[in-house]
Amino acid sequence: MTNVTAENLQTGDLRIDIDRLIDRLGALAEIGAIEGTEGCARLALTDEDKRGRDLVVGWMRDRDLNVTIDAIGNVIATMAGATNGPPVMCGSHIDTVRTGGRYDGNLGVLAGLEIIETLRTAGITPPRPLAVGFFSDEEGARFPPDMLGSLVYVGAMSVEEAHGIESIDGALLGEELERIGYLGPAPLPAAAPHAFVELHIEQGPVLESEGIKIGAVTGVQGISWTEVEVIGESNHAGTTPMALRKDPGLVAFQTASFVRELTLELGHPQVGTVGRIELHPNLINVVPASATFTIDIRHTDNNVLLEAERRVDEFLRAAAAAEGVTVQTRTLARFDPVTFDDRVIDLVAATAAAQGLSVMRMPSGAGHDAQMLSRVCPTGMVFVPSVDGISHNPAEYTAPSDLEAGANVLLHVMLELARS
Ligand code: HGY
Ligand code: MN
Ligand code: MN
Repeated sequence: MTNVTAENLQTGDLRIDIDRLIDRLGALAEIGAIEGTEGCARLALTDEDKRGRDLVVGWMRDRDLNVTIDAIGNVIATMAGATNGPPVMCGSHIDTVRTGGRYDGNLGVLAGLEIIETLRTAGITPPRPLAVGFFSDEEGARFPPDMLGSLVYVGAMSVEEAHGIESIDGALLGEELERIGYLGPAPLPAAAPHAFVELHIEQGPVLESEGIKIGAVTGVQGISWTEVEVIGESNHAGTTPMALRKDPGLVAFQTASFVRELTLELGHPQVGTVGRIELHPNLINVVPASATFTIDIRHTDNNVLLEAERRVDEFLRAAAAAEGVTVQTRTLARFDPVTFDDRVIDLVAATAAAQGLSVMRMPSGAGHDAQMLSRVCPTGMVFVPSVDGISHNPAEYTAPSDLEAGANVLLHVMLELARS
C-alpha cells in the first residue's frame, strides 16, 4: 500500500485496536504484579521498573521506532512523519507507587504505542513525526520530587542534581539508573516537542459522578511536599512521667490531625495527606527518639496553598516548642498550579464531541508529566473516568470502552496537532 499522509486520507473514522491495548496493559501489569489483585508495584528504578522498561522498549523497537534514552532514563520513541522537525508527543510514566493500579501512567504510554501501530497498520504517515515517551520517576514516591524525569527533560532541574537525589531506601538516583541500564546518552534538556498530550485516568470521582466520558484537562493544581524530622528524647515508656517526656511522635500525630482540620477549614479543593511516618526506634516500650513524616498539601490556588503551608509550619513549630522537641523540615517538591494551552484544551473538547463523547473541562488533582512539558510546548491532557474514583490502589479500574474512547480522542488530537 502506498504511504498516504493524513492529509489526503479520511482519518476521521480511524480507531485504535482496544484488544491490543488491553493485552499490553495486562502484560505490563504482570511485571511487579500485586498478588490477588489487578495492580502492580514498580517503584522507580527498581528491578521491577527495569523489567517494565525493557518490555515497553522492546515493543517500541519491534515497531522500528527511533528509541532514545537520556541521562535521567526518559525513553522517547519516534515515528517519522512526512516532514522532519519536532514531533507531536504523547506519553506518561510506567513507574508506580507500592499499591499501584495497572492504568496510572501506563495507559498514556501504551495508548501512544497503540496509536502509532494503528497508523502504521493503516499505512498512514503523519504530516509531522509522532512520538510516545515514558518519563522516569513520575511518582516521586521513592525518589522525590514527583515528575522528576520530565522536570529534567524540560531543563528545570540539572542532571547532576537529579543524580544526587537519595531515595527513601538510601539509594542514589544516578547509581540506580546505571544499575538498571537506563543511563542513556540522549541530550538534556531535550528539544521541545511541537506539542504534548497526555492521556491519563482521572484518579478521582468527578467524571464518574457527573456521568461524563472525557475530561479536557485545564491544568494541574499546586503541589507542596515537605519532609519533617522531629527530634526528641527516647525514654522508658513505663518509668518516664508524662511531664518529663520529649515525645516527637506526639508532635507528628498532632500535626497530622491539624493537616486534616485545616483542609476542613479551608474547604474543597484543599487536600492534605500525611502518607509516610517513621518512628525511631519504633518499639512498643520506648518513647521515640525521633519521628520523620511527610506532608503533601495541594490546591488549585497558589495563594491558598501558600497560606496552608504557613499555617501548617506555624502549628508544627508551636507543637514542637510545647513538647520540648526540635524540628527540621525539607521541601521535597513544590510546584505552582499549571494552566494548559487553551488551543489544546479546546481541541480535546472538540475532538471528544466530534466522536459523540460527553466531555467536561476540569483541573487535575494529581500531578502529571504534562505539567512539566507545558513549560516548553503547547500541552494538554485527556482524562477518562476512574471507577469509584479509586487510584494508587490495586483496585484502580477504568472500563475498556472508556479506555478505547480516551485513546481514540488522543489519536485524533495528535493527528490534528500534526497538521497544525
Ligand atoms: O503525586 C502525584 O500527584 C502523582 O501521582 N505523581
Ligand atoms: Mn500518573
Ligand atoms: Mn500516580
